[in-house]
Amino acid sequence: MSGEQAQAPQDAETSETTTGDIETGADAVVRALENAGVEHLFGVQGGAIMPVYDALYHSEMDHITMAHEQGAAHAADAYGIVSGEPGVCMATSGPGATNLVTGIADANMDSDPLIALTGQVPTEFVGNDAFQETDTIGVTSPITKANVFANDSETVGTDVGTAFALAKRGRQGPTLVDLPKDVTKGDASEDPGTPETPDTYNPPETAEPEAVAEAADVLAEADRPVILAGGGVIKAEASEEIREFAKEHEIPVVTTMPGIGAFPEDHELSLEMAGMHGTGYANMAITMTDCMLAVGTRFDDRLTGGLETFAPDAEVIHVEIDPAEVSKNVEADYPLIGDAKAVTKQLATAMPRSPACDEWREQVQQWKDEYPMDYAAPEDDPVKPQYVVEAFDNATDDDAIVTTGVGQHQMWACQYWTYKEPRTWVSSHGLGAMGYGVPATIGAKLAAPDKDVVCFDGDGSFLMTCQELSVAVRENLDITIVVLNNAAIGMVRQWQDAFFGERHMASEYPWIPDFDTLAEAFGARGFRIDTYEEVEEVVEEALAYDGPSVVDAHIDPGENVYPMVPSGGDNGQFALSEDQL
Ligand SMILES: Cc1ncc(C[n+]2csc(CCOP(=O)(O)OP(=O)(O)O)c2C)c(N)n1
Repeated sequence: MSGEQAQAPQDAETSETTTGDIETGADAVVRALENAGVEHLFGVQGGAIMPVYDALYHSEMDHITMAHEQGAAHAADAYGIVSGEPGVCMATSGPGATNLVTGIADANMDSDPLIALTGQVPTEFVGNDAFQETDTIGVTSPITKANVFANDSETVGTDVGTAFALAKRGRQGPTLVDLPKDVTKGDASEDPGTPETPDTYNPPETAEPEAVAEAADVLAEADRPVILAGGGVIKAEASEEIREFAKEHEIPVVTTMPGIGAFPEDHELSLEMAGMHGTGYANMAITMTDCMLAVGTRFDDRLTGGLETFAPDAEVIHVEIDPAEVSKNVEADYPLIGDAKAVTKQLATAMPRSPACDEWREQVQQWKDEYPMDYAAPEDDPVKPQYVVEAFDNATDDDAIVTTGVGQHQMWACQYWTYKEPRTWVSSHGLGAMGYGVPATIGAKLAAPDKDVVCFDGDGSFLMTCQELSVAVRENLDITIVVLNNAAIGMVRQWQDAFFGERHMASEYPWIPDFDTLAEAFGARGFRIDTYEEVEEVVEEALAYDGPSVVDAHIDPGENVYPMVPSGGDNGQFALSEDQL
């Protein structure tokens, strides 16, 4: 809702600024965002950020007032994932800024484009333990790509523009500008212009041609090649290039969790996701391969398992924009430093021929037959979560967007939804932040208003940020939140069963609210599923409802996520049930 639509008191001390005039640092901040093409901002008001909000009063940009700053950061993060443009979140100093921290850390782990604008106490009070003073720069330094303390009203607009450009260019990530109140209130007149990164920031575009040629030769010689597509493929808009490359050379494709959507999972070359809860066939392929073309991945431990058993026989070609990631976890035999899209094109041109690997493709197909992703769903059992996920997948368009919280439900959403397009999978990967789901759904829907957006949440995750439902109702967002309710923080319970002698310490809820009733109290529609017979009708009605709906799906509380590679384990030794762990 823009300032003009909001019910601001007529006699409020509002800035007289109209689009066209820049009189204060805050006006320049707002102009920088407008110049960047920002359409939506997510935030919560407060003392130190008030000048910026006041300057927003006449802006055409749409500010979404969130219930909690964590919600603002996650909504902005999801907005960035779906749109490709940095999401913008705003908060006041002190608790406002610290409440953003989880969302900023999440964006940092997942290289999501995000810009955070935080109010700060006036410069002369910094260091005095002034009211709501927190060293936001200090707190966020380790979790931002760049952060800056604005110290001049005339240049603060440029600071914001630069932060926006840095969030987007090269390896994407979160940036932050801390805005002391005297700086935003102080005089300014200059239009900050179009956002630009500093001249000194020159992320690599193409890789060394000789290195590309060498890598292409190695790949063409491979007997058991595999492509590992990471989140960087999607961030670099390289999905099309990877698809063409894989199809042209008939190379099987595995994705990381953030890479989901980079390659259509219904294609015969797709092995879907690898790693801790990846498919058996993906994990066999990345273990037995003799040549891995890894694109845009930082080789997270949830993917690799134990490094000594990860792809032990493979020559690793690592296409990566951030040199710091190369050979950090997995030794790269052929590092290709550059943008995923540009380097994939280079590789496509350099390939002397396709690898001769008919036998390998047959082997991969055998693994698919041997370890299918299925589950037992006897009619008289409590409803299986996988069945609910599949029911929503079947009832939505191919380009529907899925968001999640963190836990078992997140893994079922990975495993049992067939992703076909990039930017349709929105989750908290590296940080694994419970509570991501509801606000991320809001951000995703605003970034893609014409698409179906379905959130799979856990009861524990939902309880962390369900207050953001108030925002979804106020903004009348047509979203569907499916709580896969097992009356437990199930992933923890699963680990207790497997590794802690079944001692369920602090993992089961003896009582939980009726989420459908709770939804109605917020003004959303609430639905409940207890039996298989109800699934189809509820799915249909929840999706048809034109506004936010919450489905409280009471699932089998004993259901666990498999396959599973135990932490630090060997991907080739995945367990299909607890007794194999
Ligand atoms: C903020 C936060 N706190 C704690 C955890 C640790 N954790 C990981 S999964 C999980 C269980 C999540 O429970 P729920 O959201 O109900 O999902 P389920 O596993 O039952 O599907 C917990 C507590 C976390 N990931 N994030």
